[in-house]
Amino acid sequence: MKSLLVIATALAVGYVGAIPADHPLVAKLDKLATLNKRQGGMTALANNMFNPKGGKVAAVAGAPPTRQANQKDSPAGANRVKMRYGPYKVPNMGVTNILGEEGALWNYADPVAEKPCDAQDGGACTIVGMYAGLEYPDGKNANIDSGLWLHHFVLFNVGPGRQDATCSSISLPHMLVGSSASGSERLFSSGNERTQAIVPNWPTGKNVGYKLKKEDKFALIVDLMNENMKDEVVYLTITFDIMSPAATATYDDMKPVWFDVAQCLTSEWPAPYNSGNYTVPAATWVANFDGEIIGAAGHLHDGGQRVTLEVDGKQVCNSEAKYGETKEYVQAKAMHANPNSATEHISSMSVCMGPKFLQKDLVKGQKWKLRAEYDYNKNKGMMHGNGKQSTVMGIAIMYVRVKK
Ligand SMILES: [Cu+2]
Repeated sequence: MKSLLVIATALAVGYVGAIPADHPLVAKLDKLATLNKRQGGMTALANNMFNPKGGKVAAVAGAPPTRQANQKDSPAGANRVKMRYGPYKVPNMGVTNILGEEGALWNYADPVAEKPCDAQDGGACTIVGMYAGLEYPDGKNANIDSGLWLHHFVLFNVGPGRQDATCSSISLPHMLVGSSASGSERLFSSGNERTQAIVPNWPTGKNVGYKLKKEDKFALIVDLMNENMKDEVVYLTITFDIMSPAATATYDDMKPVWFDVAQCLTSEWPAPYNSGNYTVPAATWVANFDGEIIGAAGHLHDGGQRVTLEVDGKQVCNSEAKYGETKEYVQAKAMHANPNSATEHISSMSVCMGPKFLQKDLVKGQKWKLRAEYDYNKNKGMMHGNGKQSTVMGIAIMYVRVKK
């Protein structure tokens, strides 16, 4: 129990860089993995430690169904299905967890999440689009203007043959949901900007989809924030555009590639400076499969300007942040009433695709690098009560067509 706390604290506040194989943390994680296998998974252990006052609660009586098919605006041939996960109780701002985060449901692991596939296909379907949301039990949108943040979540696909492209066997997020990077892959994620990945609408996204098999299982890490002084219960929604295996028999498969400044950790990175600008680079990823690039989008925290991707030293993707585009992303009062803390928040990240993605092919051996650029002079960050910038992130998810 103690070693988990030590590791998590290190990860949240002081850890830098990719983990070299001889790093003492590796031995600890390894030991922890063995220990937790014996105890039947680290999911419950971690949830109890970090989220004693929040987490999944009983379904709310009278709430809309957890699977809502035939949603409007799906691309041709696809069925748009909205899944409601949870509900999750998010503690109020007066509750501080052991990492010093207030009003947080912090990297809460939910190892069992329903897939969106149609019942007649027995748990198989092809995903061609995804986007996320946050809702109150009655279905009303939950966002910053009512104090609720979809800080981020990670959707895992756990199944035979699934291998995360950018993590090896020892990986904290995969362990949190009781799996490993060689038994699952991170399929989708979103922050509060709620970027939509509707692949058929992208220039090179035709006749390709993520082929979910019957044996695959979904799991989630959910990270939510509540700036109100009372606990809130909310549902995470993921809307999927799905097609039947029969209709997509000739489609190519799609593989996600997850870039992260805190790769194989919980993605949080301590802000290196409290003011001015800085860039956080990720460790280099050497491409380990071949394919055709479909698109990528980044995720940052407030103060972030852009996420860039570079291949063999050349910048090929620039995902830019925009702030406060709609009123849901603007607060009347800053967190902790701190005048140096942001009131206008990231409301969108641009997608690299088509001509905006200067690299067309993924080729084994290419050296890929993500950089996250921050500038607090342009956009304020989120500040804790003690005047410190809260942790930052730099993530991009790229989708790659794997030819038959
Ligand atoms: Cu984040």
